[in-house]
Amino acid sequence: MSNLFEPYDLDGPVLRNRIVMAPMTRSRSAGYAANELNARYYQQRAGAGLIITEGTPVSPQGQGYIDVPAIYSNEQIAGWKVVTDAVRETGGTIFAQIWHVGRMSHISLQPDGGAPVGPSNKPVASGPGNQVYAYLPDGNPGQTDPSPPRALATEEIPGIEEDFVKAAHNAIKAGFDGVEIHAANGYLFEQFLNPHANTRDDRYGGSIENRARLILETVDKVVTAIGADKVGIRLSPHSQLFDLPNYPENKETYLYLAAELNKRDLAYIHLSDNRVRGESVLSEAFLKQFKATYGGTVILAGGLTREKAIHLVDTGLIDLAAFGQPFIANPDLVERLQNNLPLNSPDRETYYGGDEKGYTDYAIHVTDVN
Ligand code: 8OZ
Repeated sequence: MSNLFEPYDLDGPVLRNRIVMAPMTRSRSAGYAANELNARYYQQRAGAGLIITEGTPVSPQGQGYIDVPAIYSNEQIAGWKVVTDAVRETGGTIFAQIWHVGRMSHISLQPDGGAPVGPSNKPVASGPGNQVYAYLPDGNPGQTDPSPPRALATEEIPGIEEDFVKAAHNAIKAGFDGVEIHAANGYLFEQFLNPHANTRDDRYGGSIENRARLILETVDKVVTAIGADKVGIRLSPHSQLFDLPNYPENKETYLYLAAELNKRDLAYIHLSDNRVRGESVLSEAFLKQFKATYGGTVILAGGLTREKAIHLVDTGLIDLAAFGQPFIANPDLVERLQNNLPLNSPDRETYYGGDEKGYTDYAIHVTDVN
């Protein structure tokens, strides 16, 4: 039997297997607070060794989508508590993915209708893959280009870092086992890492050290607040989402981060393989180099199959294997993988927004936790 199905000590919680439910935005939290329906959804999937929640905005400014559950108000903390109680009832482990979208937002979602913030005032190139879900001029929700951003002033940076600290405290209050800092997929932290979007000339722009500074300062503050063993981070090397093209120093940038994060004894680094035209961008050679630089727990997400996950875990290239879309239609994914049973296909039409349809109504094949 593969190690994939064996317990794993996350240096705190012991995970019952090495399968992770990857963070997935589902936009089913009206009023920006998690609710009973969300709790049911996560509870149904708590057979995962570790659940990482959908991105939860750390501030109103960090929001870029309608109906995503945030984590800056007491009502939102109370909403998430319902979720963590439901997951804990089944013996599951759950981290909150704390998130700031940066320039991937829209004036209709920003406090006082202000401009979204970014490393520079460079707008996101217009295109079907670069849109946000916000309110259109007629007041109805829909897909639209992000509004042109305004560059964060150097003096504003500590406030952003503080928002992550508050979110981390809130997550612990809400009963989470820890937080995952979302530094992947084209949002604020990756905008700072990428020299195409980050054209700053202060200490947060220019060299690799400067572009990585916002991430490392935030990690350090969050670690001081809640403890390194409760802090993970998600990174997406070689991602090209949201007008952040690849750049010559990409690999060096992420290996620098790996080396720096290695000094901090975090819960984990979570790599997101954002495949380009269906092809993986994180080769086994890259994973090997990353693992040689970062000695802690590595999670990989992005297009994994049962076979690939078993291979990568059993050869030690990664420690935990994350599945996203397969968890949507297969709440009992762990049992299915363990027994090599067929998987249900998810319905893309119900990925974002709506009610229980395509959310909590997928058949539970092997074990019914309801
Ligand atoms: C899909 C839709 C909206 C947000 C990410 C938080 O890619 C997201 C996201 C994904 O990390």
